[in-house]
Amino acid sequence: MKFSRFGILVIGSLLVVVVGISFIHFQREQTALRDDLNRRARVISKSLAPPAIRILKNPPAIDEEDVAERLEGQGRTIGLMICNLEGKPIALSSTLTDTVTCNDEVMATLESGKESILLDEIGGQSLHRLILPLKDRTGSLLGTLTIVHDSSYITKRVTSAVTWMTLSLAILAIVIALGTYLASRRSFQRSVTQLLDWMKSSKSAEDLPPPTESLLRPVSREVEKLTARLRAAKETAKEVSEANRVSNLWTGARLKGHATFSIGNKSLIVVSNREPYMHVKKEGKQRVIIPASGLVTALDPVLRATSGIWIAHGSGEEDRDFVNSEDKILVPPESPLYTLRRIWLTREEEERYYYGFSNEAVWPLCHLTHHRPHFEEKDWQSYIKVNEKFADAVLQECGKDQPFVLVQDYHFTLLPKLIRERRPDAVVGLFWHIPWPTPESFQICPWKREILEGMLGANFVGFHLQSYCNNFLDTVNSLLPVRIDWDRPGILHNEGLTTVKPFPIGVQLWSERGVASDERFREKANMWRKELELNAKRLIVSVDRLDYTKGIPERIGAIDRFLEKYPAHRGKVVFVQLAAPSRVHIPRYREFVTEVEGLVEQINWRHGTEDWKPILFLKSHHDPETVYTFLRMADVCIISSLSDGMNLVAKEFVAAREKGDGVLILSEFTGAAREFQDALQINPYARADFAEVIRVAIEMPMEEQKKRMSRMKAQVIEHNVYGWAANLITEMTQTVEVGISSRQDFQTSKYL
Ligand code: ADQ
Repeated sequence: MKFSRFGILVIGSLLVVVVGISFIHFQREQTALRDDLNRRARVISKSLAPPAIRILKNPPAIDEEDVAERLEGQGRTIGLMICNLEGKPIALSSTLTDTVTCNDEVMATLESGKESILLDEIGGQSLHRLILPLKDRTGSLLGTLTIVHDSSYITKRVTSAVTWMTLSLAILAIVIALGTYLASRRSFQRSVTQLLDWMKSSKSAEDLPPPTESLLRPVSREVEKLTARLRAAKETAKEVSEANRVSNLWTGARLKGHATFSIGNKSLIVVSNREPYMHVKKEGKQRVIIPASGLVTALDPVLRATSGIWIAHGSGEEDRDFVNSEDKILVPPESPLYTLRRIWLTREEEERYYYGFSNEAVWPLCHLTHHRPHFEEKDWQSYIKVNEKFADAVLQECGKDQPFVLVQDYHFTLLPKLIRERRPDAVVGLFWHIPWPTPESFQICPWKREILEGMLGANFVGFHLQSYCNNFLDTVNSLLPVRIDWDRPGILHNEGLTTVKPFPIGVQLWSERGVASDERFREKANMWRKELELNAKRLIVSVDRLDYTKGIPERIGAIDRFLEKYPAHRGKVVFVQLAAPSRVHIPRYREFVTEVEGLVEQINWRHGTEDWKPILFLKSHHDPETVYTFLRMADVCIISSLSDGMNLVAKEFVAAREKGDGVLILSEFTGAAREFQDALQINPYARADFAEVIRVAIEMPMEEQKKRMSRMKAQVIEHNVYGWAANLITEMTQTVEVGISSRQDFQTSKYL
């Protein structure tokens, strides 16, 4: 054991006390024994004085022997000696013949006439001598009587008594010192622990009262003051940061201001394949619907805020009835805020450009789902033609001022170059909503160079993630004679500079989509619970387009495994899949729908009972209010994409959690997984693990759910769709000047 200085000090002091006590005891014991011996010698001398006087007066030779030997063998009395005035021994015990004589001390006693006691060593023996002067009745000195005792026992007795006492005291001292040391150490430790607990609690919400009994109370008082000061500083920092956060939040109004400031009076032209409002016939009536598309969800609020023009394929069967002579319509129909220009495609163009090249070639080429891309020469030709058709429309809308064109997605890879060739002053941005593959994957495309050259007509190309940007830069670097500026990062080519940056997309809050009234939600939720006979069952919800990249069969497989492994959850959990049919003209998609329906049937047959169906497959394009209702009703939301640029449903789910509860299971192969560290991330291919995560999600305590959800919610609120659009607009305005100067740099550069 390591002793502290304190322990050593205590033991040292106790030992000094012990030695002191032992010394005093030694002295007292010795004195007592000596006194005892003196007394004894005196008693003996008194009793022997009369015969000794007689002997001195009349020394008989026989008596001498008799008196001297009387004391022999009596305990510690060794013998006696009688000396006359001349210093001659009159009687002497035989035991003393070699040790005592009528020497100086005897003579000195005679002279003084007083008894004397001597303790000394003679001939190696410790002797006690009492010398008594003997007088007659008249008081005349006659001689001396010396009684001799062995005094060695005094030293022995005293030494042994003192040794025992010292030892006992020393042991006692050590025990006391150790006990004191340990007790004080424990009490100190308890004080420190108490203080530490209190200090730790002041960091958490628990907040214990400060220790009162603690030895370290003065310290805790100081810490208390310090903590109070820190807490105040933290509160202030929180308030300041909250104020900053609120004032930094992007809103529709702020985006509009930003766009007006950046673009001025020039209007923003957005080009996408999917139109934001589609006129269709439903139950014999013409209706307008908002298509299930992440791109639409993201860009509609941007156009509403900037009052720009959106050019898109008019794909609704009733679309033509609602446009003016310029194929334009003001949208949203109920309160118009911007212009939608519809582009008409022939059936063949739709077939080849949209279903063919875009969705049978580029879509599988960019998603790592092991679906083989299908490259068809005629599809490619149609793709070129449609891109040119859109380019014509864009150029018609450009006007005289420098146009700002924001091109969306993989349907228009050729558009940036086509626009810039005819309007070199145009500022063109291209945002790519899906992943970009590795150069090795991309290079199988027969028209890879044409596609890349078309894209490099843009001033900037944006992706959701940095990793997609890196793949794109690598691809261009390996296929075209360009110079990559890895620092910017961007691509220097013959036409100038194309910067490449990540712009992770966000969502709008549901309240801004006009569907978030609590009362309305309760009404709708009750309606659905009744209609689907959900009663009080726990809900797992998924919302997807019916696309093979979304990992729907993998999800159903995991649910199957979950119900198999955890039968206790049977009958208590219902999985609701909202599934919007998508690209149904493509056989691969039709087969996919059949496969999913078959799987649902199989699982329901295997696990279902008369009054419980584990999977409810709601195949339809649902209105946003229904999507919101299910996302808010859900206990758990599953997103299990095999590959997904971002995935907006993940963000919509988080945004729908008004009470801050709910668990998000999210595929690690989505862009959203980079932002949502608090989601339960899964590999959709790993069925057993996936099933286990479903159990964890269903059983997750509320406190944990809320902790995770609050962090994800902050992310969704802070990085909303307005911020995404604002960043794109900022990028467009910033790259203009840089692009022109860099083009000159590059043309004189020795890198080519
Ligand atoms: P999508 O592949 O369409 O988007 P996603 O991001 O999930 O995928 O967006 C789908 C949108 O459609 C969501 O707003 C969702 O609410 C809605 N939706 C889905 N199913 C629906 C249904 N059955 N009924 C009604 N609405 C439904 C592409 C990329 C994504 C990227 C977005 C945005 O593939 O990775 O996140 O663009 O950039």
